[in-house]
Amino acid sequence: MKFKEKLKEKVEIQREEVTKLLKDYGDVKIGDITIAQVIGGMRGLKVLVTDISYLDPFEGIRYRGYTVDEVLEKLPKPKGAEMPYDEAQFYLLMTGDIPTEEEVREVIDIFKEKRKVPNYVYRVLDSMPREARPDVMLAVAVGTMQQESVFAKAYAENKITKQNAWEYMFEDVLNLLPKIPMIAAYIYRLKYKNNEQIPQNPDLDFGGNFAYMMGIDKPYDDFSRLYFILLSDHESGNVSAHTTHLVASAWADAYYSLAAGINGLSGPLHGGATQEALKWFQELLKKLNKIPTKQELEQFCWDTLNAGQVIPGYGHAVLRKTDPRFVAQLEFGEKHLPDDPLFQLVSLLYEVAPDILTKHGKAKNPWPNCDNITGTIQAYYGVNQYEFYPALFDISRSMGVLSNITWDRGLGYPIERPKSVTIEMLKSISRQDTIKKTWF
Ligand code: HAX
Repeated sequence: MKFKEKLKEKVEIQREEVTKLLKDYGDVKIGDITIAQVIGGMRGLKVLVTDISYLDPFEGIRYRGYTVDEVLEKLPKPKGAEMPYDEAQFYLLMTGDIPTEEEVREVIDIFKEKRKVPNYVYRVLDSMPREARPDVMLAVAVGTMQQESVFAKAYAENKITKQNAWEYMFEDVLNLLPKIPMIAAYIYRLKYKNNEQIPQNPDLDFGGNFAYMMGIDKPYDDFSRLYFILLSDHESGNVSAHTTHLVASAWADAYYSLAAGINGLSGPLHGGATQEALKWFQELLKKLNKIPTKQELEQFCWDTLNAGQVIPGYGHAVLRKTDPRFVAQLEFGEKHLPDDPLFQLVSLLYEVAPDILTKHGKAKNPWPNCDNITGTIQAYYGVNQYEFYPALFDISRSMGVLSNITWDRGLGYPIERPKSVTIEMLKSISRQDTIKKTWF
């Protein structure tokens, strides 16, 4: 497999670099820690390492050094498609290189060969309560397949060394990732389309086949490809990526780790924000029964803020400008659904919300993130079942987190185990500070 050979070469080079960094420069300081950071969710602390993506607060995400625009322009596309192959993005995340047509073809073939889901997974899904949330079902499906792990099997047989661990992880990743969109589409039709399933189309790629199995016509295949690329990775500190990495750091296999990451993604401040944003727009339309004027929209924003709620899909823990993943979807919407009332509302909100959030004075970032717009486009194509959105996000994020845990094993990163302190200890440290705090 040329894909694996290339990865092997890169892992070996980087492993040497990491070993040298540790040996020769291990005691070099890269930052200090404040009490505010310890209490405040570790904002801004540089305590994780990944080369797979980097989030610049002002520029947005770069995947392996490439911006969103560059990735969309440079990655190979299926014939006649507007958006690149997701398999090409996976190749980029894994190897750091833009694949040639031949290189991406190899990944497409591997994915097609491995995407058949074992029947017992469908039996488990069929037996779950219909009320179960799609992302819960997806996590259960992934957990159910853990017994297939070649990493876990090799570990039990004492075959794993620090040198070869990544190869078993890689094999698990290649077995698991292509099944994720298949399972998600199955869950969608099980829950919302009377369990009338559409078999996979062996001619189609990752995103194209997902759209096909969902039963949605073009250009939903291109929107799926785009969305899966955009959300695939966002550095290591976000909850889904960090959870997957943390669980894998104890040498759990890809199945356990991804199932944990899927659960990590679910919260309304992370993967749940897409649904909150669409709900917010729909409530507004329902209340006014028409597209609001600018003034009416401003008032609705203030009502939300004055009620102590957030404007969903605005703000970010790291970003300090408009999320380029929002812009890419906005451009898609301008081309394919410019007359859709909800889409018009998204555009209008972009004109008014940043000023309002700035005047409100709380959010450090008054600009939109990707979650503000996704639900609107999904709903336009008929995917208006809010609770399915985290599962869609999971398909995409799986590409990044599974690439990361392969590299974690490749570079021999150890189990993650930060130190905690007590509040008493923090008080005592602050007493030693020369600036005495009044409450002591
Ligand atoms: N509307 C109103 N207030 C907001 C806000 C928004 N969109 N974004 C932040 N704030 C408020 C915070 O609630 C916080 O208020 P308190 O001091 O009263 O607690 C204050 O501004 C400071 O927050 P921050 O430092 O700017 O933001 P955080 O790093 O704490 O949180 C969040 C980042 C994304 C969670 C936050 O901006 C938010 O809740 N946004 C709305 C939900 C959302 O869009 N989430 C998706 C984020 C992208 C993502 O991870 N997708 O998966």
